[in-house]
Amino acid sequence: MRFDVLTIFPAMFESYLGQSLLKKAIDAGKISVHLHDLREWSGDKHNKVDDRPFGGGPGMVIRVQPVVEAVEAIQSQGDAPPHVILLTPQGRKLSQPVVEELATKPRLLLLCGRYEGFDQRVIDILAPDEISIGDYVLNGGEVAAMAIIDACIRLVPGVLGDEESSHTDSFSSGNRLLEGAQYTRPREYRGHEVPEVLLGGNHQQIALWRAAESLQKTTERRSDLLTPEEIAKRTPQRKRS
Ligand code: 6GU
Repeated sequence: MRFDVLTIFPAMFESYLGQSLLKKAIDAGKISVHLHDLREWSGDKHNKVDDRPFGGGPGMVIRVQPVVEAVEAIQSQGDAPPHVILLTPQGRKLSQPVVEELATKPRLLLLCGRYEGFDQRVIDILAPDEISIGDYVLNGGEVAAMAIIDACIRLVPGVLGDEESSHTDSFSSGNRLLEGAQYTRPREYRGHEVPEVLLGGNHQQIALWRAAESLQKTTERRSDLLTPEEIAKRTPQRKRS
């Protein structure tokens, strides 16, 4: 899977890309990440990519010309045409099903905005898939782009190392429950003990205990994730008179 990122802060991605899980996947040729500095397409001797908004108002707007020309240049590289994503709080909200959809694409081009946003004509001309990572405001799309890359690459075969763990993750399709507690050595720390059932080696009992923990945690914290069937199962039925 190939990722292209268009940003005025390519350096923000460098330490993230240097981490070991990613480096291994990049070295093994399973993924590649290509960083592109928007300023190279400014067409301006001061490398300016933003300007004041028509009609007035606070902040600056990213100009249409650098973005459209950069995207055209990036699209012409490589073999697969990219799926173009624009990171914006106005986009559709990222979720594990959306990540699963994006991870099927051979190539993503992520457009990171800053300031007050992009000139509307960027959206009119490129018709990008506008994505938000949640209902809060970031200073720019870079952190959101890293979230998308990070979530997608763990679905690329061979990147995680342990293929099973991405299927048992909370929110992956076929598992809409939160994960229960996990423990490792020591068995006791400052009076806090590991639940007895996990030490016994009865795998059927362990699986049942984990399923119950998972359901309890989800009911307490995120009942919005439960299906009507799961709620009905856990709701005591009153006897009909
Ligand atoms: Cl994608 N961008 C910005 N600037 N803020 C956000 C966001 C994206 N998603 C949530 N907040």
